[in-house]
Amino acid sequence: MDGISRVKRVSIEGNIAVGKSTFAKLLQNAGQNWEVTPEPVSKWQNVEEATSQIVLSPQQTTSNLLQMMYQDPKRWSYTFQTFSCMSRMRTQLQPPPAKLMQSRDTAVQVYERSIYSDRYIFALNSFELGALNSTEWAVYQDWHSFLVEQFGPKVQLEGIIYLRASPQVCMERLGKRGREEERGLQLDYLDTLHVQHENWLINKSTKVHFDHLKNLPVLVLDAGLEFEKDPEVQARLIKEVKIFFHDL
Ligand code: DCM
Ligand code: MG
Repeated sequence: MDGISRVKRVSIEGNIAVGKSTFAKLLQNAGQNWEVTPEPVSKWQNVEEATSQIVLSPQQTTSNLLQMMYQDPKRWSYTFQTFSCMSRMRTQLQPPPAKLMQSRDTAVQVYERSIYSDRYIFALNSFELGALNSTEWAVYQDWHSFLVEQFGPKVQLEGIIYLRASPQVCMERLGKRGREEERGLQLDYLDTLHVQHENWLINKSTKVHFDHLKNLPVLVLDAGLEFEKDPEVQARLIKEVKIFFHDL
């Protein structure tokens, strides 16, 4: 087998503020053969810099698409979902770093979320809440399917880690993290996202359109535990992850 095909690809999924980034850092420090790719949120907060389309003079302001989406979901959700998924496609298409390809043990590329949660959690949820209309949703699904089919194995995953916690816990963590754009978010919204995660990853009732996604192994971790500061909990979770990676 060549280096690239030996590297397993896994995404960390979970509700807003459940602790994906914190958990990703733990993983990054725990395994020499694990490489974590964070979610490109900063690109969504500064579109001009991310796309290098325009050189801005110091007086001009930049576009924060994350903020625009939360302030006016009907106007901006389609644009946001297009841009966030596109930036993630790009990330998922990058070859793994050389150190992973040379590694002798199971090497794992870990992503914070994926082009699959973009569609089956966020875009679907936006459609169900009316922030995407049926035309936008049809267009989104059309290009999403087209790209996934075209890129084929290059964007596929071998497994998913689902960080599962109640929407109430996520709401508390969201408050603590204090990301400016998310200040107006209500518990109701986290509830709807929680149900989307449950339907996709636990109940398997979400209709997915790619065969490789249907039988993907899912490791469900209890993220309701305060893992951020408790080394014992961290060790337990990491152990579960190790076994999961080994069996992929
Ligand atoms: N987000 C979104 N739609 C996506 C991906 C992300 O609305 N397809 C939003 C949700 C959060 C932020 O981006 O506000 C990512 O934060 P977190 O890392 O907490 O999930
Ligand atoms: Mg995060």
